[in-house]
Amino acid sequence: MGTKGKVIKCKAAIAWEAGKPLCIEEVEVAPPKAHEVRVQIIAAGLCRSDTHVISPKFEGAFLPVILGHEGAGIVESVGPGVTNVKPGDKVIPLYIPHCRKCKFCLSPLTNFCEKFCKGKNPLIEQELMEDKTSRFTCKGKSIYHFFGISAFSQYTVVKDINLAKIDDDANLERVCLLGCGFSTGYGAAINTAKVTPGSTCAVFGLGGVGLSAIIGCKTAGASRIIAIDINSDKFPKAKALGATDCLNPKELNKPVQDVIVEMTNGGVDFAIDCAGGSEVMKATVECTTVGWGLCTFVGVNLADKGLAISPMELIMGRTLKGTNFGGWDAETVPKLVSDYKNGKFDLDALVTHTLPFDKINEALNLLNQGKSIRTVLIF
Ligand code: COD
Ligand code: ZN
Repeated sequence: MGTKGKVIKCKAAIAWEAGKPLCIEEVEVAPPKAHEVRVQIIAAGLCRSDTHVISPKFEGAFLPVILGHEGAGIVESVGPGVTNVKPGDKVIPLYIPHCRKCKFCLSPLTNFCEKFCKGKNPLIEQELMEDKTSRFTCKGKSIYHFFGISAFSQYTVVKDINLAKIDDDANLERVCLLGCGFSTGYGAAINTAKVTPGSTCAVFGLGGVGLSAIIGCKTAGASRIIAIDINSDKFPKAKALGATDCLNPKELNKPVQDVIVEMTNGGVDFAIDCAGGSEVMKATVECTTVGWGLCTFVGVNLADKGLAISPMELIMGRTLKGTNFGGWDAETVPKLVSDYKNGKFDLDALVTHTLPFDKINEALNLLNQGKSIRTVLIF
């Protein structure tokens, strides 16, 4: 009497239209096809990027859609050909696939996979499964997947190459944050920027991603970490996690980058943008020191034209880097789970709220009002 091979009816949060609250609906989740896995989601965090595609400013979203890309769960059933996981395994779905065969997967230089690098906007292009169909229907309509994950559903179907199998004793209500927020920020600092002991750092944007970047800078041994946000309510937590100074650009009488340059005798060694937008990107570049300043971009502001930069900034020895999911992949995320279990970092500080899944709109409101870092939704 199991569910294997059958359609599962369950609850999911559907974004029918941009700019509207999500609707908790009954959906049908089809069984997994070849190289697909059906996962029962146990917990999921809400990340800012979930809200980007339903912003009325964003053109090109695939709607209706089931959002969510920071989840953790248990394998319910697997389709033909799946060998990396089995029913009952604990897993974290990852929005960057890992086929382990392509030139990107075989390179130590990136966490990307050929399957992630093809489209114009890879982040929103995993809206359907490999056969170009969806596994979700609601009220007779096909519903799009999101980031290849769609964690805001009690059951979802993902490709086997989008799954990290994790330890059986992992706490899913915390390690769900390794599906995006923590890994993205922490990895930006330690994998992409490779922050060095004794260095000076600036982190722009103190959401779940930016605070995780601060944890990364501190873990790497930075001696000074300057935390920047336009919402000063974010400062106590940033300080608790390792920030040595906090700046609110709205409260300064000159550009924040000028203040940072003055504070650090010429600029920081490492700057990480975890807010996004041309203004923050410019400040990220200009607050780094000439000679060796390294800027790492994480944020993308969808309604924005991006960075305009003078060649002088680079000729003077600065380096610009970008990162997606902090350099982690399906092989390294299980190691992050072990690091968490072994107390290498704490995830509790990022979880400001825990709510039942059907209160997801409350979680969205908290994020939009700047009152939450991460709300973990319990399914
Ligand atoms: N200067 C300083 N801080 C700012 C500014 C600014 N001009 N504008 C906004 N902020 C602050 C906000 O007050 C907020 O505290 C913080 O920046 C952002 O935090 P959150 O909680 O809204 O967002 P996060 O941490 O969940 O996500 C941040 C990202 C930058 C990752 C996200 O917004 C993004 O750009 N996503 C697109 C890239 C992407 O999709 N990556 C992959 C999946 S995340
Ligand atoms: Zn995210």
